[in-house]
Amino acid sequence: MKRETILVIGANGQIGTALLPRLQALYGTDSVIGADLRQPAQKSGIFELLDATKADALAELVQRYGVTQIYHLAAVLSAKGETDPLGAWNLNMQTLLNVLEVARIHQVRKLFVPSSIAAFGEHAPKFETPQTASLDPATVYGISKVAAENWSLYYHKRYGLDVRSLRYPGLISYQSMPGGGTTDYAVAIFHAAVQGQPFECFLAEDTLLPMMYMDDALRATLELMEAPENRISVRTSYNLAGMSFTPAELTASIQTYFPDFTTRYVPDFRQAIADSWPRTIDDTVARNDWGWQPEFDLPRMTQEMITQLSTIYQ
Ligand code: NAD
Ligand code: AKB
Repeated sequence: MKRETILVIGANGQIGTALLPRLQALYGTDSVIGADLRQPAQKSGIFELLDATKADALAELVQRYGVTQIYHLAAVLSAKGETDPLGAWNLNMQTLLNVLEVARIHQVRKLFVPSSIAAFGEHAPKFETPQTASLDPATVYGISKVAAENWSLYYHKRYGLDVRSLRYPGLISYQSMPGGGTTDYAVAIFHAAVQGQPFECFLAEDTLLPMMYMDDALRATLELMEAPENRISVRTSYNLAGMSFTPAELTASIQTYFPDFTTRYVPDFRQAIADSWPRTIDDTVARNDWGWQPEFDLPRMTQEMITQLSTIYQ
């Protein structure tokens, strides 16, 4: 068992819910502290209530437990962010700056600060978007991700802080519902299908987006965090690819299990957000630097989601 004390901020969210058990298995249940605004639905291990916009409360927690690594997952995501742009900016930036400062002052050894495909915008190539494509996002969420990438690089260069980051695609998981993103349809659709209900999709049927099954995302995260420092050449955030598909392709994949399943397409404001994002991602740098290799394609992810959710809903 590795000797670290790990704080996961935003632990009740889509990623935190799936990440916590993995970290507990790797480092020991007593070495992982989950923290969030509210108590989790199911508590396992150490949990602390925390509002990460409050710098003093965060610092107290880090000191009390002697935290050596932080996973900073608290954020407002793309779609929710557009309903309150200034609120989203304030939360995303205040929590980020508090985490960077507390890590600097209290000598936290390693920090994970996720970014997103939302960092890209109009002037990035839509297909095989390269690592160094221009970053001119169309959403406040994307702007906060670009700022976070640059702040992370700054803290690394100026203070030597070991901050690591991935530009996650839309993540698909069965453990919890996603929290207000544009790619959320790709989770909700499975819940409808497994319950024998038709699905109403808020994106058009031909909207191609980069996606990833949570297992791959967690493995990428832990591989990045375990990689030797000399293998990390990117201190903004690494491009990361799993698969890309449209709502129509996902529907067809689900229909191989449920032939009567149907999707109706009723695009809303989230269509414009999706249209501003890449269609496919070039993650060559992550592959070359620390050996990234995805394992889940659309058929395998569909099978896993249906198997897992069928157990939950039975
Ligand atoms: P989520 O919305 O599911 O969870 C975020 C969690 O943060 C929630 O439990 C929320 O209660 C908590 N939180 C919000 N404000 C807080 C505060 N002030 N103090 C403490 N906790 C607070 O998000 P997620 O999907 O788990 O995403 C985690 C990170 O990964 C975010 O930075 C997100 O931008 C990034 N990301 C996620 C995806 C995805 O598809 N899920 C894709 C790309 C990037
Ligand atoms: C969202 O849709 O906002 C997130 C993301 C891709 O960052 N899932």
